[in-house]
Amino acid sequence: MKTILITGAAGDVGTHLRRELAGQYVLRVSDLRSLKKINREEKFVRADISRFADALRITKGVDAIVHLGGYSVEGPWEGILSANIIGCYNVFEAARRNGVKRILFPTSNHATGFYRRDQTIDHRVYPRPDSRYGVSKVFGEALASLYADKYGMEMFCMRIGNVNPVPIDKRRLSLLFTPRDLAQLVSIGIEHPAIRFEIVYGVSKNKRSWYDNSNAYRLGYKPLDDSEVFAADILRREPPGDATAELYQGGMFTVAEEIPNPAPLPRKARVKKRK
Ligand code: 15L
Repeated sequence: MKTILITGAAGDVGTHLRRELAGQYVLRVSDLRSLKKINREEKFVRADISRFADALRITKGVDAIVHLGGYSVEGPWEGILSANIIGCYNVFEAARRNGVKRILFPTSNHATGFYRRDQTIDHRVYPRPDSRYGVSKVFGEALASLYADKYGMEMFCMRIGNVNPVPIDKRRLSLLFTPRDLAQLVSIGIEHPAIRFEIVYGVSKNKRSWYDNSNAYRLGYKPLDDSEVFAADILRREPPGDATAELYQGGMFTVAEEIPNPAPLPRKARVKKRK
């Protein structure tokens, strides 16, 4: 069985993924926080990926890395810089030094959030980040490209929509990524023999999708879920939102300076956080 490192394992996406992948891989799970529950076949390693020594320690001896760790919404620059720019560099560079070839990088719909909702975009479009957070995801994609071209690493970038069993609002009707579709795409990222550098969209087969996800389909992705069954109900109860946010795929990320963050900042960033 392959050993897979999942960073940021305590977060929502990590929690769904660990449940879905249980039994298929040996999971080394890491986070800054403690995990609520550690399954029998998982090994927990605490790490602050903004410290290179931690990144080196946790990436040693694994077959692939799903790098979920980092700040997952728009927030203060210090937090984004430390967790998503420095943290991402540390994990990729530590993987390279430890001879780990394959990294799955969950980038985000916010790397392209300033495309309008009436546009359909594919994996080749120019990034249009909608936030500092989105910029950090574009950085991760660029770093993945560098590590593929320069060091021959195998980099699978998934621009994730919204991981949830059901869509939570109108915008997420276009972005729903159910846990079982997430697990299928991640398994492709781990197992596909011919990954060099790929960008795919991490979304289910939603009728209202803004994405041409043909690159994921080419690699064998066959999503099972479609948010449309929830559409009538959601559209009936949702009041009109901010006009700018409604125009763009990134929604509130295009206007807000901060979105409540479900994860704590790394220690260093906490100290420097501006008032
Ligand atoms: C993301 O990239 C975030 O990580 C997640 O928390 C959601 O906000 C999601 O995008 C979204 O756009 O719904």
